[in-house]
Amino acid sequence: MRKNRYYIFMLIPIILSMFIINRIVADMVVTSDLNKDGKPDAWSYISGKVVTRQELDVNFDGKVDSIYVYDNNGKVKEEILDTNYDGKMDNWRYYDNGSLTLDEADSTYNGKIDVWIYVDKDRVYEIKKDTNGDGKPDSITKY
Ligand SMILES: [Ca+2]
Ligand SMILES: [Ca+2]
Ligand SMILES: [Ca+2]
Ligand SMILES: [Ca+2]
Repeated sequence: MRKNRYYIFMLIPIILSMFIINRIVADMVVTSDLNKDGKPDAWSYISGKVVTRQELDVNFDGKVDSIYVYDNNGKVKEEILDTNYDGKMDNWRYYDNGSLTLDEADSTYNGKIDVWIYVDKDRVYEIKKDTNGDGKPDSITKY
């Protein structure tokens, strides 16, 4: 009798760890080493069977410079890029159902966005610029 009870207690951590393993399999990160230098340079975040996010180190300097966020249909929803590879993101692109809607850039690489490009059905309809570097747009052009 005593022995049986003991075994039940032994099983609890085993059952718990099985649940945890299932969770890891359902929500996982797959890393790749594209240039085979022994360091990871691509990370795919997978939920169920769907890739929700990808992070890449395109120039292999150990810093992520390209992030892609995907919607439920597998289309890019958000793109975040470090275009000059200084370790700081400087370009944010937002998509609606796979079409670009807003392209924001820190073209001076000072940590503040200074260009906002608004797009509707592949057509640019408005561009805002911050020309004095205060992070707020002061030039607006509509098309
Ligand atoms: Ca690598
Ligand atoms: Ca990089
Ligand atoms: Ca940058
Ligand atoms: Ca800037």
